[in-house]
Amino acid sequence: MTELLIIVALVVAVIAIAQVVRIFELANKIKGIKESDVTDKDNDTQGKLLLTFGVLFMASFFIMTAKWNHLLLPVSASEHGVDIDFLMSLSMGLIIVVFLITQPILFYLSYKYRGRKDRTATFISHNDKAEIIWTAVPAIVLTVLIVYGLQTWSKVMDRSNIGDALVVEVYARQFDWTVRYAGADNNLGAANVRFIGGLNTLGVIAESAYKTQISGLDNNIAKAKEQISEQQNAIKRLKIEARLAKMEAKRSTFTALVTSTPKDLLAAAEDDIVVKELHLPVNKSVHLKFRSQDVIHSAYLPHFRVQMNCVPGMNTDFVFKPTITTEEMRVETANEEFEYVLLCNKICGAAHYNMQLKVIVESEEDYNKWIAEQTDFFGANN
Ligand SMILES: [Cu+2]
Repeated sequence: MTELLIIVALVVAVIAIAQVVRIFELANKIKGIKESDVTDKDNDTQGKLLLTFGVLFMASFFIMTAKWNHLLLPVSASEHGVDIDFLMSLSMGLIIVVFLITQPILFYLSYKYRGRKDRTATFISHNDKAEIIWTAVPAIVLTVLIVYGLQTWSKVMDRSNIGDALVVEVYARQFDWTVRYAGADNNLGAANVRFIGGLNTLGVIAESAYKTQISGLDNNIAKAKEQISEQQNAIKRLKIEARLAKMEAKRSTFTALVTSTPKDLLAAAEDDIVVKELHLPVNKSVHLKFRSQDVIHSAYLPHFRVQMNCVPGMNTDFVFKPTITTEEMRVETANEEFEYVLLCNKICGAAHYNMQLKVIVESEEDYNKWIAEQTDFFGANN
């Protein structure tokens, strides 16, 4: 009801404004003033209004900067993030300087040279010197920014130390994150969405998981066969037969996945650790590998200046080095409750807003202690 009233009020307001304009036009017609007639007084008023707007506009820039500056991210908590921040500051610095010089001039000159009956505009067809300057200066500045940006990019994407990095998988699905550590061998086992079953929510292909999943399936298959032999009703029997066919297909998919996975990868999966928190040791490279179960998600770690899409059916990854622990960042931000987060940055469905994961950066000792306390996933399964 309220919405309807608002719509009606808006329509009435628009009609009222149109009528006022119409009356104004008619009044001018009676007075013999043409719409194209602009007096010096009109230009004066418009010029002053524009200047006032310009002053308010510039003031709003300073007020907003002062008021919301604290909402910007704190210092970068990763090694490559420092370079990204420098690039960002350089670009923003240049933009702000140019803005602060050009905008006041623009508003002031618009006011100073406002229309007057006794003044005509000067016609300039071209000016080589001015044109060379306003083409060359931005071209040089942009070239420097782009070349510097490309250099930063190749530095950020540098993978020469990938061999030493701690391998961690971040798995996305609607609407949560799961983390898989590679265990002592630092080698993640293979995974496939078709292998998902029971507790194996990530579809990790491991022989122990296979045994659990197959024995569960075999039980159900045996039950279904028994039901079929006892069932008198033909339609009900057909339904059970369809269910049986599905389970048998699943069984052969599971078997095919396990037999086609190399032995060393099967072994690599056995010590994988699956948890719901991302712990990272400070000053050690991490190789994050991303997967998604359903739709495109995006793993965003704002404090580390890291973001990577998680695409179903595709593996994406990123290597970086955290440099500030959670404790140190609490001091840095003067916020005792500060926590690093990993957020989904791709609108992926109804509960997208709630798709976040706690990230903890700690000393290597604390990290080793924590990881030792986690039971390996498949060991816990048996
Ligand atoms: Cu998401």
